[in-house]
Amino acid sequence: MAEPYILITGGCGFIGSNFVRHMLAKRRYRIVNFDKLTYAGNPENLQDIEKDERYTFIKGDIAEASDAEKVFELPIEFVVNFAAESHVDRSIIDPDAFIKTNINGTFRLLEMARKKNVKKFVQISTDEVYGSLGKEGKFREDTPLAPNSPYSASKASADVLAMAYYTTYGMPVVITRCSNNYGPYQFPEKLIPLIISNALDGIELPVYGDGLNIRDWIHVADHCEAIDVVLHKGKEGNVYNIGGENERTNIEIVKLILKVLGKPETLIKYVKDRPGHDRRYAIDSTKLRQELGFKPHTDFAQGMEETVKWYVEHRGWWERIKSGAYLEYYKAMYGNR
Ligand code: NAD
Ligand code: TDX
Repeated sequence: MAEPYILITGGCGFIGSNFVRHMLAKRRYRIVNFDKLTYAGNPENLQDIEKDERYTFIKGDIAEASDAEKVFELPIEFVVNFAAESHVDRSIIDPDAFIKTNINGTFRLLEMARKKNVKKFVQISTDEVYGSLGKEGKFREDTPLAPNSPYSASKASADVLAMAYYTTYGMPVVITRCSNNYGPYQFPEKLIPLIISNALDGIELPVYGDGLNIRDWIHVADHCEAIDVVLHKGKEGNVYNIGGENERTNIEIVKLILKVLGKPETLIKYVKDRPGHDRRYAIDSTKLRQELGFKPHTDFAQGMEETVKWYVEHRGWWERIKSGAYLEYYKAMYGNR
């Protein structure tokens, strides 16, 4: 029997490229990667598998009806929607693309998927839709949505739209809400690859505010496995939180990276805080563990050591990114801080 078609949007980004590789290795699907190749989409992330006969790349915008229609001419049976503008700081400077891609784009995909009667639509969301926690408590799937940034508000909008397609049309939608990912191929605007690459270049390490904001870190390989489990076993109309059970302050992360690299803490520079900066994220992933039997297995210390090593060994990968248009953004973001 021919393998079913799965549409993976945003497959040239950080998590999407890790997921494409995971699915080719572990499952029998024909993979269609639909990606606009924004500044964050890098075909180099999938160079090793691009010739695989089960893999097809289509360049296009999920928010453009004509692009989406072209993709859905293929007999797509499953959709996993990673495509998004994903960086909170960029959403604060210029939210426009976040609304277009994260809201209009998800709407366009839901419409196409509805017309084509797909068997499962997995919307990749984020823990940021729940807002910010104080010292106590964790986000559960029934925690009310309270997003604080244009990024998280656009992701929350996409979530409620996707759920409306389940309620109204009976579309087989599932939503995942994961905490902060780390691992190979993360764009060096995000905390961990930014700190590693700056430290390797011997330049300042910008830490926002007091550095005591907390994130719950999960290795991208564990996130990909969890999505695989939700795709195959998740119940329609359900949300699944995915977390690393691994809360760390930002300053702890920065100091850990410096230790692994053997670089001095004098590189650390405390800078002006991010506006609306969420203080703490923590995920309660009991539902995923108890109902679908999944829990992450990467040990944080080991995962971080391997990740730092990956960026050391793939210097060319991030140097090519950092020398391009990214520099202009970098100046706008950090120039006056
Ligand atoms: P990323 O920024 O690295 O990659 C996004 C990808 O989407 C890029 O390849 C980009 O070209 C593509 N894209 C953007 N706009 C598009 C459009 N209009 N049409 C088609 N493709 C488009 O992002 P990431 O960190 O890999 O995140 C992937 C998904 O996971 C996002 O939906 C994000 O909200 C979610 N998420 C990320 C994290 C994290 O820690 N990185 C945590 C939880 C959830
Ligand atoms: O230079 C920096 N200095 C700094 O202190 C950067 C880039 C970040 N930070 C802080 C802000 C956050 O508290 O580090 C923490 C992590 O920041 P980001 O890497 O920008 O991630 P975050 O804002 O937590 O959002 C991430 O996790 C949830 C992803 O970018 C989102 O796509 C995902 O939904």
